[in-house]
Amino acid sequence: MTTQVYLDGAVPYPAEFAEIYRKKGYWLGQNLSNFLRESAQKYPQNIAVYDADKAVSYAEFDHLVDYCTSHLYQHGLRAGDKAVVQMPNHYQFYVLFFALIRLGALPVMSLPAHRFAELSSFFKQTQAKAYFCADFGAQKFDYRELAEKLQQTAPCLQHIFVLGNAGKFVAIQNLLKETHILDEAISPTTADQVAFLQLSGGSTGVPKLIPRTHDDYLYSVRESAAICRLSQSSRLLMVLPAAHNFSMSSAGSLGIFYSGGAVVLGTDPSPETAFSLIKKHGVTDACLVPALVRPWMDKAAKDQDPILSTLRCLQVGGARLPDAVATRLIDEFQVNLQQVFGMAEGLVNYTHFDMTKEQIIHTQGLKISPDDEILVLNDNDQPVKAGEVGHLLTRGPYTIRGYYQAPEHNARSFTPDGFYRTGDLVRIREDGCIVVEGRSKEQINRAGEKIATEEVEQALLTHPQIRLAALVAMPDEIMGEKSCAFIAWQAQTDDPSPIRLAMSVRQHLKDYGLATYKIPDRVEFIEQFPYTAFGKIDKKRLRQQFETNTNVLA
Ligand code: AMP
Ligand code: DBH
Repeated sequence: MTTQVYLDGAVPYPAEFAEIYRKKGYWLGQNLSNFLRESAQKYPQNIAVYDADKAVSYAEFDHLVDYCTSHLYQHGLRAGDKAVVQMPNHYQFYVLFFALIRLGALPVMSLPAHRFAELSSFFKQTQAKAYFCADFGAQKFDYRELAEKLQQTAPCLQHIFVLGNAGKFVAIQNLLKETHILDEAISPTTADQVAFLQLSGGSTGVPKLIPRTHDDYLYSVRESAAICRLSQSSRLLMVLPAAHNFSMSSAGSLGIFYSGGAVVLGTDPSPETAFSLIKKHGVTDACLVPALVRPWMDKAAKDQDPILSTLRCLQVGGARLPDAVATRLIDEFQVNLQQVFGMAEGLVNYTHFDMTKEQIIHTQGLKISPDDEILVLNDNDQPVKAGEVGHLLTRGPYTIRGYYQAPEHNARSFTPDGFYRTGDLVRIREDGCIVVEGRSKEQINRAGEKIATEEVEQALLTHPQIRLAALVAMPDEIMGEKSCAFIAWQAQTDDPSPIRLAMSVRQHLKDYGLATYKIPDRVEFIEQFPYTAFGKIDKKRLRQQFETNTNVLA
């Protein structure tokens, strides 16, 4: 049995484009369930995942997915259901992901840092029936309490599964136990259908979900694996959140599963942990965000450890890698660097190993597909002159045509002929390489974690004493950017000191349930906001505070 209806609320690729993508061999008609099955048949004895105290072979992996599919079916999950997956970097994450797919259910990806605000929005948007989480997260955060709160507010949520100490919920460990395989449980959607909902950093008040089909996702995975030259001997260190699009597909864990190599999982990206995993497992590849590069270099320099040069490839992406850091990686640490500029909506660009040093340092490389259509436009939607900076728009065989159930937002984020407005400012060089020069979208990129300013501003305005709020980026050496909230405060006679006020504002956002990385790094109270000629808050002037380090608002 297969589900034939295109997911309600997702925008399909137009038939004429789908036909071309099939004809050109980009879309192979394979679903993600069979994708894993095929690798299990090709590489049964190879290790697919190294976790803290477990190595899972491809054969075992595929069996675990079968067991898990049957258990989920017995718990009442069915094809077409949706399930929010918020898991730490443990092998059970991959088993659950593929089991949901095999069942024909849709995983909705969430990051460990997400809290009530994001999760409740995912449930509201998708009407997901199930939630998968761990018992505890960073700083002893108890996801089971979050699950209970979600249960009270999201009537759709019927099944809660917890890794570790499940308390009153179902233990995820039990879902992986050997069991009789129920044929009726196996009902993956066809390859042209939406396979799962990926996360967007977004730029609006509500985090948007990204419907990816089996066909489009696997095309990007296969091509990425080829560009990254993955093979059976590849061992990819995964210390970024495993559900992130970079981690999953560029070339990521799926690129590894396609190639028969191994993913080496770590739950923390510190150089101490990462280096010991690299040594223990003979790691060949690693993917990082720029903010992690500095601590890794510092540790390697301090210990005079040549470890970074032992990697066949170090991928850096998610935010702009400063050219100076790229130079240092190559010159001082003999790193085989690959820059990755991608987005969960689709388009991914890579520098290639055979490019010149100049290209690898100063550009974000080349798009994956000859059918990735790229436009660089000025503010009036007209093409800029060759080589000039403009807004990046894109359309292609693995870029979505719309966010999930967001017609109004889609009308703004996509052109009528289906190009996605990325919100990035880029230029295309004569050699075809793309260079990210900035950003036009209302988003802060905090060490690769994206913050939609509007979402945080809306949360701030739920505080009874906040009259106006604007969130802007502050340049930061390590994180790339941090966030600063400017606030017009309605004073009361019993207000505490500004420092305590700032703390209470941050606490308010935590209680509101915003993900930890969205809590402003700094809070500034101002009397008078600067405005543009159009009457909008002038964020450029607010940002100048940090550039000049003088009080331009005084
Ligand atoms: P998202 O849409 O949430 O998946 O985030 C994708 C965005 O991350 C892109 O549109 C860029 O703004 C940013 N990004 C990702 N990789 C890079 C990179 N290598 N350099 C600069 N920005 C990047
Ligand atoms: O930042 C991203 O979203 C990203 C970065 C690199 C991404 O989605 C990707 C590669 O696929």
